[in-house]
Amino acid sequence: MKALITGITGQDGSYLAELLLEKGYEVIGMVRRASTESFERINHIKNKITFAQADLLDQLSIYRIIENHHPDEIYNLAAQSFVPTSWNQPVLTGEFNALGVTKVLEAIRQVDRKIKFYQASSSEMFGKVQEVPQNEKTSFYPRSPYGVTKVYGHWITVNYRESYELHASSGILFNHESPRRGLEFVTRKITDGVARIKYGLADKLALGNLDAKRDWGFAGDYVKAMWLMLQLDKPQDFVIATGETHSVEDFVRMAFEHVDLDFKDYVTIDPRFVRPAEVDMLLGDPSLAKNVLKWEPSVSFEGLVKMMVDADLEKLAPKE
Ligand code: NAP
Ligand code: G4F
Repeated sequence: MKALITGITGQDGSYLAELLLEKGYEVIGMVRRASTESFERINHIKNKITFAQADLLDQLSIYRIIENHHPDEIYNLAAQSFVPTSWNQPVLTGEFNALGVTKVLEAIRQVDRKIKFYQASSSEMFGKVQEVPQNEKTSFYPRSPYGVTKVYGHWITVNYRESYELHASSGILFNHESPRRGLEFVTRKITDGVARIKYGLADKLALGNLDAKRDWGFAGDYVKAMWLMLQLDKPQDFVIATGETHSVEDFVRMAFEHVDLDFKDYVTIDPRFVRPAEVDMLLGDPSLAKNVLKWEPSVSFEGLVKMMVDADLEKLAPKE
């Protein structure tokens, strides 16, 4: 089996590449051209992956990569994935996250309709949530340009499935984190901050809204669900979540407690990190994934916080 992963240099791309290589897949990694390589997350498996240059902005490059490598499965993970940036660069975010999906689907339609397709949809689509918990039938109400672009990506995937009978599915993934999470996302910002404070490299951690609640899981678990979805005979969309919600303050408290510190002595609130419109609370119902995919998360909230703090403590440990 051969799989093409867009966004292979990202958090999810790195875990998915590991999983598919373990399963004996040939992995093609789509990367965009940069003046310096951003392969930090996949350095350990770099020599097992075939890299090919293409960009979500460039239809022809996407067509060519699919025609040249002819994968059995395509996982479209590439995106402008940071919500605050979507207010500063709404058009670019739409080009990547909305029209970019159409470009991949259109290339599949033209090259080979049997190629299976996975779209990285997001719980951000639920935004101002219309019911609790959120499941596959819950209406969308996005609260950021990012969320709006993901709704487009979601529905164009449904549309190509229904129009052309593609095996195209969306995973509506709730927040998932890991030691490989980008430093600007709140969980990693906190665990990196905790390690810096513990080692005396920083004395404060500036955050935004501590009351926001998220359903946080471990990225390594979530990429398994992506793969399981493409092994089904019929394409279908799934919510992937833990079924638990915690506030940013819960995460902060637990992360500081893990190194025997009290967050109240270090955390400050900086309005620069408060968003123009907030997603106050997300809580997913993963029942369908449990029943159909037999998928279950393996890492608890506490386990995730400790895993991430420990990884940052190790990363920043003073050299002997
Ligand atoms: P990430 O770490 O930010 O990775 C994003 C990837 O997209 C990077 O490999 C990046 O490449 C690539 N990329 C960005 N723009 C591109 C373009 N124009 N052409 C080609 N590649 C481009 O994101 P992640 O956390 O792994 O998330 C993976 C996907 O799941 C994203 O679509 C995200 O929106 C979605 N999602 C994430 C979560 C979550 O909690 N993590 C939840 C729901 C949905 P460079 O290295 O070149 O920048
Ligand atoms: O970690 P965040 O930036 O993630 P957010 O906005 O929930 O988006 C992530 O999850 C989505 C799935 O629901 C993905 F689709 C998306 O690509 C991304 O991976 O922020 C989480 C919460 C927000 O409510 C934010 O207001 O944390 C709050 N927060 C409080 N202080 C902060 C900060 N967020 C960031 N990034 N930085 C802060 O200082």
